[in-house]
Parts: sequence; C-alpha cells; structure tokens
Amino acid sequence: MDRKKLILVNPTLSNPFPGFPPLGLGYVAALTPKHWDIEIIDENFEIARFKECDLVGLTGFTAMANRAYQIARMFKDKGVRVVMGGIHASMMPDEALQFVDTVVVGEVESVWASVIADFESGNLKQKYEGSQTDLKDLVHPRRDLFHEDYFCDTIQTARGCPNDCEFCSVSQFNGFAYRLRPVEEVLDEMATLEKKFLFIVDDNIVGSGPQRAQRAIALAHGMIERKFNFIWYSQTALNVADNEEVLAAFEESGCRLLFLGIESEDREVLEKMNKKVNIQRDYHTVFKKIHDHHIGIHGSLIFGTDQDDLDMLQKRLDFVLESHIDVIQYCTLTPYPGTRLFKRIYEQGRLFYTDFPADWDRYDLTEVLFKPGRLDVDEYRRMMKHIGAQIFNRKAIAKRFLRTCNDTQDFLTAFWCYITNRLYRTPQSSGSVHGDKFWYLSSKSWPFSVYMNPEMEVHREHYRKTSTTTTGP
Ligand code: B12
Repeated sequence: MDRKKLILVNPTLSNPFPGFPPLGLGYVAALTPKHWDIEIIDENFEIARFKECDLVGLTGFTAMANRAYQIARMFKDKGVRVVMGGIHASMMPDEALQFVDTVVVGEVESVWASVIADFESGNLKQKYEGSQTDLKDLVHPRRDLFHEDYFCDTIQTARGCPNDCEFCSVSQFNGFAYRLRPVEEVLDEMATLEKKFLFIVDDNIVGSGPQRAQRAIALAHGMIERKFNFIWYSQTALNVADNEEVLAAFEESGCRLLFLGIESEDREVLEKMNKKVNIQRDYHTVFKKIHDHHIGIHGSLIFGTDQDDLDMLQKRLDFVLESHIDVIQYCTLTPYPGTRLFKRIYEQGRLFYTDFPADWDRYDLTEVLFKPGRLDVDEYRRMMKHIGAQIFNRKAIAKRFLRTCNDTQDFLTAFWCYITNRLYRTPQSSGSVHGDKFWYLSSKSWPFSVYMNPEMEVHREHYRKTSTTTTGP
C-alpha cells in the first residue's frame, strides 16, 4: 500500500509556556493505520507552516479557533484536505465547516477509521459524529510524537462528568456519565511513561460517590505497588476531602497539587452556577485536610457573575487572599459555546461581541464578554485590575509561598505552588491574545522564560495586531 502522510497541528498561539502536550492529537495518531507517516506540528514550540502531506488534522480550544482556521486555509490553498476535531469544532461544527473539509464531532475513537478509509477512497464526508467511547482497551496515545521538551506527561483515566455547572462544556462534550478506564489498564499505560511529573487530566479524579472514591484509592495504591514515583497533579472537587483514605493514598502515591474549582465563596453565586458540590461545604476544613497530606491547593475562582457587585468582588478577593489557597487562578465568567451559560447570555442579547468566528479570540477567560449583572463594565475592569494586583504582586506571592511551606510542611509542594503563581503573573500564561488584560504583570517568569521561542513571540504579536475582533464597550 502507498505510504501516506498525516500532519496533526496543535494551534496554540497565545501560550508561551508549553505546559502540556496535546493528548487528543496523540489519540488521533494512535488510531491512524500503520501505512501513514505522522508528524505533529505543535505551536507551543514552532509556528505551523505549509509542508507537503496528504491530510491535515487540527485540534483547538475556542480561543484558538481562528488560528486553527488560518492554518486550515494555508493547507487548503495548496489542495490539502483538512479535518478538524476537538472541543471547539465539536461545539461549532457548521462554523468550522466554512474553513475545513471535515469535522469530527465528539470523541474520535469510533470514527477515525472511517475518516481515513473514506479519505483514501475519495469519499471524505463533511461530518462524522463520534460516540462516547468504551474506555476498556483504549489505545495509548502516541507520545513519541510529542515535542521532547515537555516537562511532564499527561494521562486520562476517565471521561464525562455528571455535574452540570452552567459554564462548563465538559458534560456537553463527553456526556454526563463517568466512564472509567479499568485501573490495571491505566497502570499499564503509566508504566510506559518516562517523565517524573504527571498530570492526570481527568475533570474530577475522585468523581462522586463511594464507588468512585474506591476506584481513586485503587489507582493510587496501584501506583504505589508498582513503585512509579511520579510527582503528580490532577483536577478534582471539594468532595475529595470526604474520604481520608483517598487523600492518604494520593499523598503516598506522589500527589503534590490538586486543582479545585472553588468558583466563589458566595452561596447564591454557587447556586446560580449550579455548582452543587461546593454548596454547604466548609472550605477551610477541606483545605486543612488536603494540606495535612502535604498536598497544595490550586484554586480557581470566577468573577463577573450576575450576582457580583463591588462589595461581592471585594469579599471574594478577601476570601481568596485569606483562604490558604496555594495557587490562585481566576477568570472572568466566559460563555463558551455549547454551554448553558452561552445559550442564556446569547438569548438575553447580552453578548458584547458577536462577530464569530473572529470574536472567539476574546474567549480566553480574561475579557468581559457581557455586562456583569450589577456592575458597570469600566467599574468591573478597574476592580479586576485591583484584584489582579492584590493576588499577584510579588509580596503576595512570597507570602503565599511561606504560608504553603507552613500549611503543607513540604518544600517541593510549596516550590511548585510558588512557580505556578509566578507563571500566572504573565499576561501570556493567562492565555490572552488581546491587550486590556487583568493579569498583573511582568512578562518573564524564571525559569520558564527560558522556553520562550523569540520567533513565536514575534508571530504572536503579529497575530494580536492583525486579529479582526469587533470593538466593544
Ligand atoms: C488538560 C486541559 C488543559 C491543559 C492542557 C491542554 C492541552 N494541551 O491539550 C491546560 C491546563 C494547558 C489547559 C488550558 C486551558 N484550558 Co483546558 N482543559 C483541559 C482538560 C481538563 C482536558 C483536555 C484533555 O487533554 N482531554 C483529553 C483528550 C484526549 O481529549 P480531547 O482533547 O477532547 O480529544 C478528544 C476529542 O476532542 C478528539 N479530538 C481532539 N483533537 C482532535 C483533532 C482531530 C483532527 C480529530 C479528528 C479529533 C480530535 O479526539 C480525542 C479523543 O477522543 C479539558 C476538559 C476535558 N475534559 O476535555 C479542559 C478544556 C479543554 N479547557 C478549557 C479551557 C477554557 C482552557 C483555557 C482557555 C483556560 C485558561 N485560560 O486557563 C486554557 C487554554 C489554553 C490555550 N492556550 O489555549 C475548556 C475549553 C472550552 C472551549 N470551548 O474552549 C475545557 C473543555 C474545560 C471546560 N471546563 O470547559 N487546559
């Protein structure tokens, strides 16, 4: 059979810190038949330029959609067919089809063989709908194709989320049921990993309910028994602290940082978001239990909700500074396509920018995209500058470092948290493409600035200047 060439592209113009490899593309590559040569062009490291090939596959978050469409045009102009998958194309397939030949909606596993076969027989269709994959016997992503400079490995052990937070697109994309990979299969895949740092990309590693907790414990125990010695990080929810055994197993297996969607300290805000898992929980008790296991807390907060006024924002800031969260990440409430939030704000006619796709460039969690309920937009922007300065000034970061040392009694955890806080000081690491950002910032964050590729910086600057988003308030 004739050899063919597939180029997979990870368009990530705005991220100067190449933190995590594009796992989705690793899966696409793993499912591609052997007579195809595959190359990943990863814009975390190099600018995508035209190269001869038979087929191109693009992935992309919403904020990267326009860059993905630019790349599609570059290849299509030279007669190469382009397929797009991933979260944005799945939520906006008809939009994507204006720029690419084919869209894969949802998970790729059930349809990629047909995409390739149809391409080879000249019958490539416009749309393929992937079903929710049975995670038993899942292929291992082709990590050998990822850029060698990634400092950590990533792995996925489950898909789907039963929660239905208004702002989140995960359940729309992966479904409401947790689908779990068998623990032994996950451990077998972990055994192939070479890096010391591991990010388990699950949306909630402990899920909900005792059965899921037992599975999380089994996974951690397996990591201990097989002596993997990873230093690992994952995303979870406040219920992680419901079961002491989970935290003990996580600690022993090398977990040093957990991402928690805190969102807000205010009950009404949480109720309106439908963030049920946070309501009626005592944050301080949860944080203390996690810290007692030498694990740091990477807490994510949302500002700009319909309930917010200046007092509420000040209260959230006071909470976040005093709450013993070790790494603080915050954003402005962003209505991503496919979410109930987008539907509501769009139907209420409240979106400032509706020239899509151009305006997707603004969907990086830093812009004010609609008027927060009780605030004037300028007032909100001023307040957010103040909040950014309070959270990310050098003194605040240094103070947090000392507090993390004290809370976790673990220097590695504290150092990791310190570095991550420093990273959030950069406008780029907030994922922003435009100016007028709230991140309080210097643009260099040792030691990660060493990864910055000057050519990429010039390219990003050019993209910022030529981006055609509409002007808002
Ligand atoms: C890990 C993760 C990250 C990591 C790394 C991402 C990376 N390099 O891939 C980090 C921390 C860097 C990150 C950053 C951000 N993230 Co994030 N992230 C995730 C998370 C939790 C898992 C992603 C993942 O690896 N999934 C596993 C892989 C296997 O799934 P997948 O990529 O979807 O791929 C499957 C299919 O989509 C498909 N597929 C994917 N690509 C392609 C390509 C082709 C050609 C085909 C055919 C198929 C295909 O096949 C795969 C297997 O079925 C998701 C939530 C989620 N559950 O997906 C959020 C998520 C993707 N992130 C989200 C957001 C908003 C962000 C940020 C903007 C947040 C921020 N500002 O901090 C930034 C954006 C950074 C940037 N520069 O663009 C949103 C995206 C919403 C949207 N519409 O854009 C999500 C969905 C979370 C959410 N709650 O809504 N993220």
